[in-house]
Amino acid sequence: MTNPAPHPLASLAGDEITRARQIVADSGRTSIPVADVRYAYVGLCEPHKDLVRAFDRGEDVTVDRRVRLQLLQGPEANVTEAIVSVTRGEVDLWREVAGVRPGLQMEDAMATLVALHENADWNAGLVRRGIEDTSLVQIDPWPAGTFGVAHEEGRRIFRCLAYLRDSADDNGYARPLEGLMAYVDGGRGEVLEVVDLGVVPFPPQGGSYYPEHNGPLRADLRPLTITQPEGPSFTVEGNLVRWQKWSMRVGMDPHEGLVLHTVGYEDGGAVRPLIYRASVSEMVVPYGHPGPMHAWKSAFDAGEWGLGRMANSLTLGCDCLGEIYYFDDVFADEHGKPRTRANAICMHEEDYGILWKHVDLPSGRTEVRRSRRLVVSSIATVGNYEYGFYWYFYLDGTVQLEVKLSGIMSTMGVDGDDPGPHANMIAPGLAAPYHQHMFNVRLDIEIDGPHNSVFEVDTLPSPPGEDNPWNNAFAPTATLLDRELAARRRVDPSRSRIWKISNRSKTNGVGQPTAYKLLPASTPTLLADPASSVGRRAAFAAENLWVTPFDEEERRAAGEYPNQSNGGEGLPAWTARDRAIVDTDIVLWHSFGVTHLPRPEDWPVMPVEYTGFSLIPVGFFDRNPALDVPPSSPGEGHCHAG
Ligand SMILES: [Cu+2]
Repeated sequence: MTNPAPHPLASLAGDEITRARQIVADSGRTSIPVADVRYAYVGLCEPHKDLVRAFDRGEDVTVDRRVRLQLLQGPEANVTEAIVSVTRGEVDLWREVAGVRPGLQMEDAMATLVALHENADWNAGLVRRGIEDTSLVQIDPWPAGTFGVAHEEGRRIFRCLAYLRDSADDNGYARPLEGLMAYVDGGRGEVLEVVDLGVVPFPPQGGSYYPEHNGPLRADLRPLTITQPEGPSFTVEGNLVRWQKWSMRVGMDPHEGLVLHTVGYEDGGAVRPLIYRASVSEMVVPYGHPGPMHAWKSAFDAGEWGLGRMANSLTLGCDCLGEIYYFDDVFADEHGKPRTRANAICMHEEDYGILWKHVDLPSGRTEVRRSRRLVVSSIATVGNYEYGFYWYFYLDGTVQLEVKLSGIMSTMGVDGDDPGPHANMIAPGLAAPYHQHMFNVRLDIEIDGPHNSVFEVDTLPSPPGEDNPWNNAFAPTATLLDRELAARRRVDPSRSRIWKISNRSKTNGVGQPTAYKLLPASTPTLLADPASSVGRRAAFAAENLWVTPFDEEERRAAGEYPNQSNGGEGLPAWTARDRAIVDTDIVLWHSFGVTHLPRPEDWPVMPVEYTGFSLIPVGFFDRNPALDVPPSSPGEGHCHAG
């Protein structure tokens, strides 16, 4: 029986997780009994890119499978970082990091709920609100942020908000316990302080979005069925996907969620590299309300809860429609034991309207092609919100990330009908504070190879004069972003601003460097003051673009430990070194998102709102790369008839 080495970028297998845990246990390095150690993060420690490339070229390389871990050895704000080789059975790194917290722990959250249920001050707050059946009180443990209060020091804390349900599966956000809040040490299961700012009456209406409460349901939606009688056009081998000249590896990180590796496009018999690694490195939801119940809310849903940890198991016909391929996610629980989340990643093809078309008027000959895209997606439920991450690959070489926002808004109770200037009424007695959802995608780019440069391209009117006698002229102006500080940039739609990633050692058929452009959507930057708590901690969202030279230790836009961080970590710290970023291995970090001014239509559950960006070839190909897409079946009409 052959036992081939796994690909260096293969997703961690359950037995590798088990072995990593055993190596930690056998090492004798833990300061507490190994059964009490908590595993806050377990993920693949990615090998050097050169090794991956050599492996993919078919060279005989030794694959050393390594696992990166963050361990908790007690209730303090200390993390033990470890890297173990499951190939060699050795501990390669063991490092205590003091004064940081890993992502929020489920066991800490459970201890928090238990402690609050038994707390007299908390229960007195419930009684003041006329609540007798405490089983209907929903408590949401929130990441606490960092505000320099004594409670925060040396602890892993939550701030808790509460809501009243009508029944066990009711939408509690319809009835916030406005005014009541608690600080709890989750590591120790200890209530630190209960704050009651005064009772606000419960809103009069419920917020059910269930069909039984929202009838009569429409009766005229007829079935829409997607069939692919010959099956989908992709192939899957381990985590390697091939589809229509595209190839990539699909994986999942506990914090980043979906991770794509070695995205390439086959052209002229060879795979041309585009992206070595793509992921959502961080996201933050800062609230714009100044009041004591809401001003501190700023959830880092990647670094604090984790887009992989919170990923859904997806359901055929509901989350995804058509001929679906699912990837399961094998991950470690907080005891370091392997678990499987079935159907965590959905992959399928979608018809996307027309790809290109022309009617030759003199002859009447019409050519039209259907656009189709490969969709690789996952959905995370983080507290009240849902985030769907959809990577799209198109027949013309375009890559797109679309983020879909849904779920339930974070609400506030209002006595009367005036929520003040920082929130909007969404139902009688119920408002939702203004807030943002800001994402940062890390693109370890490699357009035609690892050595790339980034140009900012603005299209501007040409100056009046002899060369522009009619004052109609305009042209693009490209500025090379040569160092990190110069590459902190913002969008400017009025100038059609794009960022062009060029490989100046490769030229296309008209002698230009091959390139892709990052086309941003209409997107804000962070609105909080840069000196505020969230302004410091989420500084990555203060700019729409950052570019760094590749460093394998620079992974997360807000740093490795954003939970209760002081700020300044990640992109602002790295780029302050102002390293050169020309004709070298670079990483683009694109921050984008939405400013959410809640509408009544977003209640009681939000219709999807979209944000994202595209990567589009600009002179990467010599001409339209989708000329070879065949006409649709003649049996379905005469859309290509002469
Ligand atoms: Cu929102």
